[in-house]
Amino acid sequence: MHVKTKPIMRNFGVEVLNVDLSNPVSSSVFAEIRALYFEHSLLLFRGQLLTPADQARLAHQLGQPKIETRKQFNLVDHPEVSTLGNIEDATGKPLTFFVRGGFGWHTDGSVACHVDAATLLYAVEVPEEGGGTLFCSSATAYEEVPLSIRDELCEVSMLCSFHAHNDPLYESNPESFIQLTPTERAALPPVWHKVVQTHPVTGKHVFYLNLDPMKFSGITRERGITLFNRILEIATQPNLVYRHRWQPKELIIWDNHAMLHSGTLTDIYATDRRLMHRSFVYTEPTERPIPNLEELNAIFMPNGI
Ligand SMILES: O=C(O)CCC(=O)C(=O)O
Ligand SMILES: [Fe+2]
Repeated sequence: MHVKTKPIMRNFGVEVLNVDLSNPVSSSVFAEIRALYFEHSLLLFRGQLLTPADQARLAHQLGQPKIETRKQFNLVDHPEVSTLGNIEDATGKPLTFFVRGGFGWHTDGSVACHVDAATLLYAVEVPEEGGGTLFCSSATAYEEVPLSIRDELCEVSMLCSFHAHNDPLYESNPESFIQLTPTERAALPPVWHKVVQTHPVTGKHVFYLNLDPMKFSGITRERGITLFNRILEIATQPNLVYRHRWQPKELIIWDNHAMLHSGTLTDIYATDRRLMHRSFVYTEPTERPIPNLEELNAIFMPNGI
C-alpha cells in the first residue's frame, strides 16, 4: 500500500493523504484509490490544484464520464466537467447550475439504469459561511432499519424520471437553466430500479433511493413514500451524517450506489460566491450499463461543439 488514509466516519469515508491528483496517477496507485473508493464509499482529497483537464483525466480513469444534462453549464473544452454554484454574469444570467434553496437528500443518477456511478465534486470558490454538503450511507441505512421495512421493500421497484424532478425545478425558476429540447427529453425515459440492491463490489445490501419516484411496483406511492421517509429519518440521524465544510481545492468522490447526499441552504451565502466543478462517472462492475451512452453523451455536449 502506498496510499495513506485517515478515517472520516465510523461507517464510511476516508481522507486520502499523500496523493497529488494534478499529475497523472500511476495505475498501481490508482488501483489503490479505486479499492479505497469501493471500500469506504467516499474519498476526500485536500489541497489539490486541479484544472478541468486534470479532473477530466481523473474521471476517465475511474470509468465512463456522463456528459451532464443541463449542457449550458458544461465546460466547452472539458465537457466531462460541469459547473455548479451561484455565479452569474453582469446581467444576472446564471453561469453555473444553481438550485435556490439547495438540493435535499438524493442519489445522483437514479434516473438512469446504470446505478454504479461516482460523483466528483471539486471546490473552486467557497463562501465564508454555509455551502456545505451532507453525506450518509445507504448501506448503513439498510443495517439500521427494522426488519419489517426490509421485508416490505425487498421485492419493490420504483419508477424514476428525470423530467418529474427537473420540470418543477425549471417551472419554479425558469431563469436558472435552458429548457430541454424535445430530442434531449426523449433521450431520458423513466427507468425502474429495485429499492433493495446488492452492491456489486462490497456485496452489501443497500437501499437505492430516489425520494420522488413516479410510482412503485407492488405498493402504493403513498406507502412507498412513507417507508422512504422512515428510512431517511433513520439514515440521517445526526451521528450517521458527515457534514463537509468545503475549503477551496478539495475534491470529494462518492459512490452513489452506497451513499445519499444533500446540499444545504443557499440563503446563507446569498451575497458570497460558490463555484464547484462536478463530474459524474459510470463505474464497473455494474449490472445494467447504459447501452447507448456515447449517443446520449453526444446529445448533451455543450453548445458550440
Ligand atoms: O452543492 C452541493 O453541495 C451538492 C451538490 C450535489 O448534489 C451534486 O453535486 O450532486
Ligand atoms: Fe447530487
